[in-house]
Amino acid sequence: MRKSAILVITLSLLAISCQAQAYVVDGSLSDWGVSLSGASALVKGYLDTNKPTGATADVVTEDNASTTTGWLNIGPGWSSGNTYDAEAMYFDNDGANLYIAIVTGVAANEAIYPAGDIFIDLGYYQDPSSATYNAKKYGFGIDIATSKLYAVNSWVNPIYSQHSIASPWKIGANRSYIGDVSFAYSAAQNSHYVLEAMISLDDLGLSANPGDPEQDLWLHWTMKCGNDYLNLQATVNPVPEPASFLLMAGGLLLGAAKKRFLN
Ligand SMILES: [Ca+2]
Ligand SMILES: [Ca+2]
Ligand SMILES: [Ca+2]
Repeated sequence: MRKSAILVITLSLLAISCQAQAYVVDGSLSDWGVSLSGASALVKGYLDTNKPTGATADVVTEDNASTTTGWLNIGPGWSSGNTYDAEAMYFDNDGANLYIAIVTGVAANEAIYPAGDIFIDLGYYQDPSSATYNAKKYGFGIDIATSKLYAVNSWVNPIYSQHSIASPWKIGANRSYIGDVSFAYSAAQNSHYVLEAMISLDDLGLSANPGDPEQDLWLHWTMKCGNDYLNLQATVNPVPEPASFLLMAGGLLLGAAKKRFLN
């Protein structure tokens, strides 16, 4: 095969991989750079020291129980081992989608205190000049039972009122459907479970093109009992367009062709 043909194929493959989604919604954290396998992953605090490797990933961790710790107060409630431990939440975006991963000890088939929906606040209610500043208000949510994104106008609080700091746990009846999302709830991985989701930026009225401002958002997750919860302030970062990469690849190709012609 001619060298120039090989170059064309290589650059084409590079361009294709550049447009691929940044994360795979499969319930595995390998794409985030975190492994839940091995004995060390069983130790309390493992997720606090083993974090996603992506430069723009936003992370909150709170791994405060493990299979060996017995019953612990994890705030505001209790957990037997990892059973109700809300352990970590990750966020990142590419040019088209945002990605969320949650690590918890709550099993996908937990019947009594099941995992809650994933709430997203774009900050309309976090604005210090707003009368509702600091009031909890989440404008969007992923219904994890149906993998649907809703505009949220009501929600359900955890069943224990003393755990109200963990509210909300579930999207309420007053909601409107926006679109389907990719969502996965993993099988057990060393007593941990991973919830992973991908949402189109368009569905939230967001964009991440070059020159766009950074956009903050707030994520929230808990379970029906509200024994533990996670809040993450995250940032949608603008990313280079594949088109600019293609231009760069084209320039390289032209340079290579010229060099070949001159030789
Ligand atoms: Ca994944
Ligand atoms: Ca844990
Ligand atoms: Ca926790």
